[in-house]
Amino acid sequence: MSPSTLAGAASAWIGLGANLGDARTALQNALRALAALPGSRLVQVSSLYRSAPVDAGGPDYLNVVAELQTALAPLDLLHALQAIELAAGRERPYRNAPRTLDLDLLLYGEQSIDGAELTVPHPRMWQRAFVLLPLAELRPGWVTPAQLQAVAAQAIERVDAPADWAG
Ligand code: A4P
Ligand code: MG
Repeated sequence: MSPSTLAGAASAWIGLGANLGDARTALQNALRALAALPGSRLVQVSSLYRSAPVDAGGPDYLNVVAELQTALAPLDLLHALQAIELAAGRERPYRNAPRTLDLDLLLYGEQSIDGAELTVPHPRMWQRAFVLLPLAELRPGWVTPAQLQAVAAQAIERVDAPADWAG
């Protein structure tokens, strides 16, 4: 996490999740891959959370949120995220299938995007405790008490502070 700033970069917020194999290592490797993207700098990473699958089956997930300062355009960033998923052995047998790694682009600066390949803000992020709790940790004030209350019934626990899992 270098302290330099990037000219013309936007702040992208990325939700990372995994619930197959060694999920913790998959998330650590994904962070390294994000930090290595061209024109990009990893700014901050949330605590590690364990959460019950939402709208899905399979084992519990590990989830985190990261802020990436990036000069990549939104679609280029999405394609880079998909390449990182593929490299982690991601398969897509059906929607919401258990996965070795899922990278969702939650927010990209202030932009609203409604394209065939990409919707930003991520359309389901406000219904998900595994996004809102880590996001609220990194950006207090962004997530309202009412939004947190709306997902309070979802099973989720904070398992490690950033320094203890992300180094
Ligand atoms: N796509 C459109 N907008 C975006 C965006 N903002 N970020 C398109 C990422 N992708 C976006 O995604 C399907 C398509 O969405 C992509 O081709 C892309 O063009 P995918 O990752 O291939 O498939 P998916 O993840 O199975 O579907 P989807 O709809 O992305 O599911 P979600 O919303 O990612 O939910 N429960 C817990 N506890 N923790 C989790 O992490 N994750 C999911 C997946 C369900 N339940 C979960 C968790
Ligand atoms: Mg996804």
